[in-house]
Amino acid sequence: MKTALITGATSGIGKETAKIFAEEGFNLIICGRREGRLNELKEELHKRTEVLSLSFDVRDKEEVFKKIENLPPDFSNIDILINNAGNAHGLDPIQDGSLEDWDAMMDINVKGLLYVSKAVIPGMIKRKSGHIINIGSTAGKEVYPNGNVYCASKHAVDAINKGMRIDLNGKGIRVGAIHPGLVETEFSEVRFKGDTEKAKKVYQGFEVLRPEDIADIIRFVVTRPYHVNIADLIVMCTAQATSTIVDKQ
Ligand code: NDP
Ligand code: 8X3
Repeated sequence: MKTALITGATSGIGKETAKIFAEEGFNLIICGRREGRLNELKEELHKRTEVLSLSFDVRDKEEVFKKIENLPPDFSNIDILINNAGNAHGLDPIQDGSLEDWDAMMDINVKGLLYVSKAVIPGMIKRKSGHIINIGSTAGKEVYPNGNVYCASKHAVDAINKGMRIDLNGKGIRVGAIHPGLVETEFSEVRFKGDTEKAKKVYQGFEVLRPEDIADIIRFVVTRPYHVNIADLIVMCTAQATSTIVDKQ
């Protein structure tokens, strides 16, 4: 049975992916900082499959390596890594951006993804098998007003995904990215620092993607025959054409 490690499983895309992977019967390592939410999800999913809750902050490199290098034997061979943890912090013109927001986005979305990958990749190389899915964004393919540093962090994910695929070529490991457009999760609540009214407005007036839509695509990607690697996928709702062109009624 396959073992999957999902970062950012306490909410949104990561949480729905955990649920869908449980349907597939994969062993799950669910990660995030909010331990209570991880335990609730484990309680929900453990009837279907084996679940390990692993709470850490992806910014804390010592903790990342300690936790991943000391997994219990039943979970130590990670077949699938979903690099999903991440958020936008703020939506300000570059001249007004907050240093704390910039640090958070670069440290979580870019460096955190690198730390987790570095902890997981050696085992995959040893076993000559594995599948890494990096969750990028349409913000990693284009830049929109006030998106500056978030877009930079997701452009970095796009570059890291391509670099990983090149460097791991010949090692039996599949590497690919999924780049969602607008998906209604806690993403905008985090971006707008808990302003739920402002967050809700982002997704009003059109039929936005649900985290389940992305999870379903992740399931499709990981269940292809092993010689098939979906390398790069952009997914938007029908109402969206680009980051800024959205058909709102
Ligand atoms: P959510 O806010 O719902 O989920 C974000 C997840 O990331 C949470 O589980 C959170 O867990 C985790 N996370 C955040 N910071 C850290 C940290 N420092 N250490 C560990 N885990 C962390 O947002 P989404 O589900 O929408 O976002 C998931 C991914 O999808 C992100 O990479 C995002 O950039 C990307 N994305 C989202 C889109 C959208 O429109 N929603 C579109 C395109 C891409 P916890 O707080 O418990 O640590
Ligand atoms: C999330 C999509 O357009 O809000 O990455 O940046 S967007």
